[in-house]
Amino acid sequence: GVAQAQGLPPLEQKDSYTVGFAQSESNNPWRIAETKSFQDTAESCGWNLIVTDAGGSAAKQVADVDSMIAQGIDVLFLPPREESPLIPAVMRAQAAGIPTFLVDRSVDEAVAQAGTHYVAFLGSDFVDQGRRAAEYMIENFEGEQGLIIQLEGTTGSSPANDRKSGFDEAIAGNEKFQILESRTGDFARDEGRRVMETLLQAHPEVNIVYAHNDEMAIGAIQALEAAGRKPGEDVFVYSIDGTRDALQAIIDGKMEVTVESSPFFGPLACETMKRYAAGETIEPWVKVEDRIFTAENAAEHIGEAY
Ligand code: GYE
Repeated sequence: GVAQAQGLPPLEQKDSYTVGFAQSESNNPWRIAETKSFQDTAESCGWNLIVTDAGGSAAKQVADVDSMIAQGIDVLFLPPREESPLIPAVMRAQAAGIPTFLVDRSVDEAVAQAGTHYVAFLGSDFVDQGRRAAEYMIENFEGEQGLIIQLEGTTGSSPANDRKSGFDEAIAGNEKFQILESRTGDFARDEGRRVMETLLQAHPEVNIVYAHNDEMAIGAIQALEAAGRKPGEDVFVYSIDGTRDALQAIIDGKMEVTVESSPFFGPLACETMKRYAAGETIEPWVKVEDRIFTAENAAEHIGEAY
């Protein structure tokens, strides 16, 4: 079929599949919601679902994929924690005849490509998310000079790389905004709080925080408040994801915006897998469209948040 002509492993059409979902970590609501979305989809999609949790270690995630290959899964869904270390595991799945779909994070495209080494990447446009957070800030920040601390996601992960470049490009050459410092908080609330505590001492003049995800944004808000600052009044927080806590922070006036990045991949994963099994050529990037949550609509959406 089409798949074989492309060099990708074919996938039979059948009633049930043994499916692996190799989660990267479960220390935040986003990843928990994603895992749940796969679990909730399993029955209706005919999946006998194997879920692993790498606990924040790319090496463990590689080992998890290898053990799924040894167990003879039919299909692999993988959110590679970082862009490079998971590539050998993706290649081994391919060699074992297992079609792989990257979900929510991608790999280094110079080394592994959709349509060749894996079927497709299912996920958001992270560059655009960073750009939209910046554009909202540029339009709405009323101070004279925006002095920014950027909290980056996991070093070497595709969303951290791309959310940084989208934001940085949008403010490049704009004299009103200046990045005081940019540092990783590993997409985690605790780390975001700790990093913010440190950076706040080094840069007390900060009046903007741009966080690559909501967990770090919430950690930053906690650090700011502990230091007597007033998020939403003397420092403005811009973020990405759309978690329940972030929507609540927006409602409470402590956060300006969160650009959506949906974790609900189960139904899209099912649909894409079935299209592939039917012999369709899958587009290399199955793009997820994201909304934007602000004071205008946060209350309306908090009920569906996670
Ligand atoms: O924004 C973050 C999570 O890869 C898109 O990972 C995902 C990101 C998400 O830890 O909260």
